[in-house]
Amino acid sequence: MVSAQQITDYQNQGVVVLRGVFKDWIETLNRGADYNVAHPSSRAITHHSANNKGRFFEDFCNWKNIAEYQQFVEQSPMASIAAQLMQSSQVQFFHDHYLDKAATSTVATPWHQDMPYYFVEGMQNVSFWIPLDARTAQLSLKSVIGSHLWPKLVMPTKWSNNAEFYPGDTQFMALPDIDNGDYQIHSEAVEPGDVVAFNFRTVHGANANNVDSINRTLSFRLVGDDARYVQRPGKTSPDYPDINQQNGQRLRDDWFPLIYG
Ligand SMILES: O=C(O)CCC(=O)C(=O)O
Repeated sequence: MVSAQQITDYQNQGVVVLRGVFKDWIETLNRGADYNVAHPSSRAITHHSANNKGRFFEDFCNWKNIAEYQQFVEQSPMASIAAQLMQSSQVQFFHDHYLDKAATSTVATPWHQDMPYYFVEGMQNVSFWIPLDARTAQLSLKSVIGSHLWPKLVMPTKWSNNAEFYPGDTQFMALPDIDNGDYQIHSEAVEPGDVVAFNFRTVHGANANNVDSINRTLSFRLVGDDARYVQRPGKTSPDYPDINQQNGQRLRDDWFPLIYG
């Protein structure tokens, strides 16, 4: 399902689009998403813009409670695709992330890297951004090509007020001005069944929804052989306060199961 060229693109660009690979799973994922919206977890967040129109909703880490998500994690080709893209002999499932943006939400997803929000380091990892409805390139995921190779991680911020997650910590750099014309941006129109695969270090974002229907997306996150626990200088997102791990350990597989290898 993955060509040698797509693997090379993923390794070099930090992002690649795979067409139609999950088309047989879209109905299942839609059912799971419906259930998720009707039964949000305690981790769910709703973002509003200043003029407070429709919502931008997110929820995380629900795969153990939503049968359709669990089926997808355990039975779909996602794990083997991840192994190929990451060039990893093993794959652990990290977490799921559901997002929807109402037609009138007017809230964009700001440029950011996911890795600094997580207690994970390493290069072998992948997020599968799976749109449940068609998107034009303008409303698709936007990724900064090659940003997964930047030597420093970008300071994560709270999306509500742009406050630093780890105030003043110099191991993180400020986000450069991505829209100044110096960066090469990847964004392709996508259909349900397609996936945008990107590295946890890839800087990405998305525009506010400006069509007259809601858009819904599921992101599934996986890690490979070199992924290791790292203590961040503050609370991570998602947060696992009872994780009880030390720097350099592989993620505990009772919480983050091995799904390939
Ligand atoms: O779809 C979006 O608005 C952003 C998705 C995102 O940031 C992610 O999946 O990590």
